Amino acid sequence: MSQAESKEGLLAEVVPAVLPVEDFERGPLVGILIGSESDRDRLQPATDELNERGISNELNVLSAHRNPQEVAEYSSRAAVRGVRVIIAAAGMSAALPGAVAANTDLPVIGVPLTSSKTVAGGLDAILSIVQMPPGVPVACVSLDGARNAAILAAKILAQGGGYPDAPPRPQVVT
Ligand code: RP5
Repeated sequence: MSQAESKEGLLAEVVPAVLPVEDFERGPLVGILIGSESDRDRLQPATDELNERGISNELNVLSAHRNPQEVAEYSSRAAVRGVRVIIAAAGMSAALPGAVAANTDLPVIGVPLTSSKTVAGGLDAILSIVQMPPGVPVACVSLDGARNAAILAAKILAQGGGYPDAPPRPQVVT
């Protein structure tokens, strides 16, 4: 079985052939996934940035290694729910962004995270996200770069017609 055939088989399993009408266009524009509850605080800047810009978003905790079926299901259904960009953040062996990208055609932004168990200053997560195989791209922002991920998501969304810019930031007087 070819790679494409096996992917189609997987998608057929997790996406019902006929979706209930109410499932269409009900989701937020940006879906944020984190690999663990312990990642939540590091992603708060992404949620804050999206909220400041008035971009609808949701955050779910799903691990590529601990909840592989749920990750596949979420990713493969995201587009029909109206999600347009997925931000996926994880630490250590950060397979989450890649696992999401394997199951959706939506753009996926990976955020490598430090954690209490990080080695090599976070290089473990960076390489796990950057070194995707040909054909399955994931954009990668800086280590703990949650806010940048949100800004990049806003720029991607802006290609499709435009969304409100962030409100002006307060001037710093020195
Ligand atoms: C990764 O392992 C998570 O994204 C987290 O950064 C790290 C540690 O997870 P916990 O053991 O704290 O749940 O999968």
